[in-house]
Amino acid sequence: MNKTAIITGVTGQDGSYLSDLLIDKGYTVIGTYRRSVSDFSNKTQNVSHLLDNRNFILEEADVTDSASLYRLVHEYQPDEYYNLAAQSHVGTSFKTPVSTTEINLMGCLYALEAIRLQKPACKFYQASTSEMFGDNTRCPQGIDTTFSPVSPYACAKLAAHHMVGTYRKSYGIFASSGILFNHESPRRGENFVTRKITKAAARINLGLQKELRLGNLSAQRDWGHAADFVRGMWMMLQHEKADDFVLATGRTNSVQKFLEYVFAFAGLEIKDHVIIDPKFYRPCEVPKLWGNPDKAIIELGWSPECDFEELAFEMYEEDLRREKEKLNKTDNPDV
Ligand code: NAP
Ligand code: G4F
Repeated sequence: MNKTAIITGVTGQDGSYLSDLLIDKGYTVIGTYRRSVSDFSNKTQNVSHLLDNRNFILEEADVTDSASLYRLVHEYQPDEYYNLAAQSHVGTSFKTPVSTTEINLMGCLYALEAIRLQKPACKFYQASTSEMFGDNTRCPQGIDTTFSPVSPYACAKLAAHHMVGTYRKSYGIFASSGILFNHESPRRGENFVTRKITKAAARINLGLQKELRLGNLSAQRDWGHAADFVRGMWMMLQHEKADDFVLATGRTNSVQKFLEYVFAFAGLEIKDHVIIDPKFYRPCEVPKLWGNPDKAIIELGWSPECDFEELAFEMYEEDLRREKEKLNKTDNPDV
């Protein structure tokens, strides 16, 4: 029998890559999206290639609406549940701390309760984050590193992380948390720094934009490719026992370095286009993330395939292609 998986936040970066992976493996994927006034094709662009696939079912749900999650678990009796839905922007979490906490903490708790009460055999994956290490810069950060969150986003994620451990110990639910370091791709949201840089570089190259406004360039991140990281999520739920794992590349680079790489690909000078704007600084910054994925490598046999330079290049090339395509459509509206 083919497996059924629920993925919340399926229209986001990770939800879309995970859907590709699971459908390839013969799963039926129930992907949830949130209604909004923006047009449907815009909202679902990361999964547009799956909309006609009969193994991909889109369901409207909001993770802060417990009834919608109970309904889904009741109706589909899933084998696996991936809780990827989140208000995932750290900077935004300072502006919307309450709703961020409702989504990132309560969304996890409602899902755990729905599983406990209706399908306790369903395996559960929680999208935990390296942001939970916060301002603890003891590097590299691994499974035993002390958490020290410094944003509403990270605080809510840490509470959810502990909730997952609590349900595992208290009720024996197969609930695993992946503590994932930053992972990016051409499907990354446009207000995360990597995508903001690759899109701007492509547009500046084509004469569509002149400047790029950024915040703190000295922050360091351990950046990998989302396709590698969703493979790790799936491997966690196939493991013999539920547990917590860190996924990371084991390399760290600054925002400045990412910018330099991308501008070099684009043949642009940073000083001619980049403006530092205090608007993009955060009230509290996570200065350095550098992960140690040894446990996942040894116990799961996971390893990342794409490196930092390939990732930056792929993102820039794809943004350039998309911007050119938009230009061609504007030039030839009938095509
Ligand atoms: P993303 O692109 O921002 O996707 C998040 C998804 O959650 C979107 O589809 C969003 O839909 C949905 N969502 C937000 N609020 C919701 C709600 N109340 N009910 C239902 N859906 C809701 O994030 P991502 O990069 O794919 O990350 C996936 C998960 O991994 C997130 O939980 C994130 O916090 C976590 N994580 C990400 C990284 C990373 O580097 N990417 C690292 C560690 C952990 P809308 O379009 O409607 O907002
Ligand atoms: O791209 P970012 O917004 O990602 P951040 O804050 O590291 O969070 C991402 O990774 C986490 C895992 O570690 C996830 F849990 C989270 O959901 C998200 O996916 O910012 C990266 C760095 C920060 O230090 C930020 O201050 O870039 C710096 N930065 C500098 N200028 C900027 C900008 N960030 C953004 N978004 N926009 C800027 O203009």
